[in-house]
Amino acid sequence: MAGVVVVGGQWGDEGKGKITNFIAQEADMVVRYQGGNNAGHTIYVDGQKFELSSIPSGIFDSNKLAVIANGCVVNPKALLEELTQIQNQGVQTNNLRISDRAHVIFPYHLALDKLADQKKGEKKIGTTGRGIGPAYMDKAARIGIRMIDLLDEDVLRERLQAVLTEKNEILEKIYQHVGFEVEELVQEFLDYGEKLRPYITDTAGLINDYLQAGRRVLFEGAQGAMLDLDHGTYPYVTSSSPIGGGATIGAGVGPTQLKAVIGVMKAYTSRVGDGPFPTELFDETGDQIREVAHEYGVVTGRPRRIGWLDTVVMRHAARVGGFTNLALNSLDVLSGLKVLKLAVAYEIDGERITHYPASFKDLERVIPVYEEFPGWDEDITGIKNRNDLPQNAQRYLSRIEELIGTPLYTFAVGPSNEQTNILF
Ligand code: 2SA
Ligand code: MG
Repeated sequence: MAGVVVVGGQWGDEGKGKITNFIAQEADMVVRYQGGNNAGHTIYVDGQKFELSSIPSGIFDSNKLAVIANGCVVNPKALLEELTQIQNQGVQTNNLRISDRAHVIFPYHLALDKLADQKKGEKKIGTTGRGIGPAYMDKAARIGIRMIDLLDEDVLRERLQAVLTEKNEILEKIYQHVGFEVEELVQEFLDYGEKLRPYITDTAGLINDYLQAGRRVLFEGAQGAMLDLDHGTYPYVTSSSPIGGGATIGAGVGPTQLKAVIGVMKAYTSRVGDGPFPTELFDETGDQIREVAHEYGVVTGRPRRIGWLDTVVMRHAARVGGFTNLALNSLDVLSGLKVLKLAVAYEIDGERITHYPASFKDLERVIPVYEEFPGWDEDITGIKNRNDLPQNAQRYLSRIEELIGTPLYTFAVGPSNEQTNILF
């Protein structure tokens, strides 16, 4: 392993945390390269439950560095709370590093995220309300404030003065929301800066030093390929680049440094938030999967939308994300279903297509073309070898590899590490 990327192949919640944690055992450094505290990973370490949002899972091993790289957006208040929480659970956090170039999420980003999405009414994105979109907007508009700026009172005051003039006008005039006081934010965020100072550094330099020294770096994607700003179901996407390529810009490493991209997927599909979802199930099968698999969001507690596995989506994700392998989770969730369906193409106006259309209107109209598979009743939660799976489950997996054109690296028959089986 040199640089290995683990990314979501669907709409997030594919179980990346588990696969990351699994591969992280071999890594010297674990890097988050995009997103912020809109991610949510539940991780069990020695039987103890941890909930991480901004902090990479490498934090639990003091021999590894856990890096929040430049491509992330950081809510310092939420990050400090998360740090305190895991410190109280007995974790030391000296191995955390935060990029001096990462952009900061401010309270006006949170306010604008919620107000702007509400204003869209029926057409809302259903964001996590964590200020992610507005923080990336300011980064692109070149009015963002970076972690390094929290360490310099003059710079912070000057930037906040400029930004708030505009933000307060928008908040007050468009949304009838109270504005924010420059001095209050300066003092609050200087204080966060002081507390986070020991962790703030040039992470791109650090990551490249590790790679050059032949040390193993794991890049941990958040969300999923279909939430990618460029390649996902725009505009129902997040504002960063969860795909494999996102790691190059978001962490400051060259594309040639990445040796493998593992696309994590579930044996079915889930999605939180609004937007197109061609294979969505509205019947008892969907309800059954949701309850068996506890498909409720970690960050917001929202019930997730459920559907059949869509290989049109997965093929798209595998291509734009450069997947070298797939990690398939939650195969056990499908046990007991009489018939399984796999979308292999779409039909639109009687025409069969195998690519994922850009047009939102088309996506709402496509009819999935399904291949049907007989299910299995056996309890598979203890199975270690692919060859020991029921024939029907083996057939299902092989067809998935064939249709996506990417070999499986792991298949999981339950949530624990012991139930995640490496194939080579
Ligand atoms: P935002 O808040 O601007 O990023 O929301 C935009 C859309 O992106 C969706 N979104 C997510 N969907 C699923 N999982 C998310 N986070 C995971 C979790 C963590 C993960 O909650 O467990 O898998 O990395 C996530 N974050 C954003 C959101 O619903 C909107 O549709
Ligand atoms: Mg999740």
